[in-house]
Amino acid sequence: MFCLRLRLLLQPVTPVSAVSRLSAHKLASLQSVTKLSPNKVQSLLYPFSELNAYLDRSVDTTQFQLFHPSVEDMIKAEKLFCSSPSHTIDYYISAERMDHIPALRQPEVCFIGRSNVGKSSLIKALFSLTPEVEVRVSKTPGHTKKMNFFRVGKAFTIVDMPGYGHRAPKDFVDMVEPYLYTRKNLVRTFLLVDGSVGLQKADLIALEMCEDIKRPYVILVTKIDKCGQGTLLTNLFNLQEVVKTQTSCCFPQPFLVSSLRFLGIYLLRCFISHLTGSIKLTNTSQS
Ligand SMILES: Nc1nc2c(ncn2[C@@H]2O[C@H](COP(=O)(O)OP(=O)(O)OP(=O)(O)O)[C@@H](O)[C@H]2O)c(=O)[nH]1
Ligand SMILES: [Mg+2]
Repeated sequence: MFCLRLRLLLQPVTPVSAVSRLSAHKLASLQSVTKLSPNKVQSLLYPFSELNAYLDRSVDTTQFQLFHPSVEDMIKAEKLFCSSPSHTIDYYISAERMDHIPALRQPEVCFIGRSNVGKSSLIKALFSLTPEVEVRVSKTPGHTKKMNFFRVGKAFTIVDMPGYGHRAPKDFVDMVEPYLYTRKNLVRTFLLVDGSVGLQKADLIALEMCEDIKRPYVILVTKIDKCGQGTLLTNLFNLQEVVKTQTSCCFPQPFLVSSLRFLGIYLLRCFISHLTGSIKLTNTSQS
């Protein structure tokens, strides 16, 4: 039923087909997932649903599904991630200091987290409908050295930050903290935590920093393909407990993602589009 609705909504072909597909990931668009089984589609679009099946009915899972947009809204959001002559998606600038960054009017979101947690890979997955936009990833921690800005037309900007922890750039704190404290158009910080290993000491320090800054942030749980469901659930509930007891600026819903398997990418595109005011959610969506 759900799959059929998705198929119907995507007829005729959405602007995805107008996009350069140099080497677009095979799951880059919602159109491409319509060929999959309903269960597979469900877990790609709403990754928490797969975990839900392992939980006892008495477990309250409301917090995990606060933002639960409709397929229609995901389709709207996907269009924003397709480049066109009137809506160019491109790499804009790299900066090591605040005074190297031009003031921009459009809302901005940034991705922070330990080195190697998957920040650049996630941005690459978000931009998979525009493979000509180069986002560099590496298995060597400490790869991203500067704050890299990517413009999504006039809608919003996404900023890829260097990582903290192992092999972090020496000036990480001087670079990132002033940005987080003072950037006027920053509407949300995404703090990435590796779902396969759970919260680490360095992540707790980052959480504390986000709390000190007192600006809204959201936790993204990455690499959910890399461990079993049991490990993921344990790490997730530990994280939820920390969020509940030690934070006041963190959105209570952690978002589950895998850049490798494309889990949660469509949901995240929709959340960013919603947070930046680039789409209006339909009544059927929860938020
Ligand atoms: N299994 C799995 N591996 C991933 C995933 N996302 C990223 N990786 C791998 O993790 C490694 C680090 O990815 P990056 O995206 O470069 O990590 P980063 O957070 O940007 O790292 P720094 O720039 O060093 O801070 C690479 O080898 C990626 O292939 C994922 O969803 N699943
Ligand atoms: Mg990186």
